[in-house]
Amino acid sequence: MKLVVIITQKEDSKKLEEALVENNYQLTKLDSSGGFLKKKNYTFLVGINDEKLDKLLDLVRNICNKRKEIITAPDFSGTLGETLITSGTKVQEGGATIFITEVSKFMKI
Ligand code: 2BA
Repeated sequence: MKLVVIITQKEDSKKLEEALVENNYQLTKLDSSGGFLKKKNYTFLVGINDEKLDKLLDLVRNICNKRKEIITAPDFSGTLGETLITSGTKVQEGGATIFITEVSKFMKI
C-alpha cells in the first residue's frame, strides 16, 4: 500500500478532488501554503493499493496545469538561506508536487 501526498495549486484542486472521488479514491484534502511563495495551495493525502498508483498519477497529470515560469510579485522579498530573493525573481510553478511513500501499516479503529 502507498500513501500519496499531492500538492496542487488552488486552481486545480476542485477538479482533482472531483476526479478522485469519481474514480473511487479515498482522500483527505488539507489547506496548505507554499513556504517559498506563501501562496495558498492544497495538499491531498490518498491511501491506495499499489495497483491504483499509475491511474492516480495519470489523473493528476491530466488535471494539474503544466509547470510555467512566473515572476514573483512586486512586493515579494525575503531570504532563503543565504540567498536574497527579491521581486522579479523567476520561479517555476504549476503542475503538482507528489510524494509517494510506502505504508507499513494501515488501520481504522
Ligand atoms: P512554494 O514553496 O511556495 O514554491 C513555489 C515555487 O517556487 C516552487 O514550485 C519552485 O519553483 C520555487 N521554489 C521553491 N523553493 C525554492 C528555492 N528554495 N529556490 C528556488 N526556487 C524555489 P514547485 O516546485 O512546483 O512547488 C510548489 C509547491 O509545492 C511549493 O510551494 C510547496 O508548497 C510544495 N513543495 C515543493 N517541493 C516541496 C518539497 N520538497 N517539500 C515540501 N513541499 C514542497
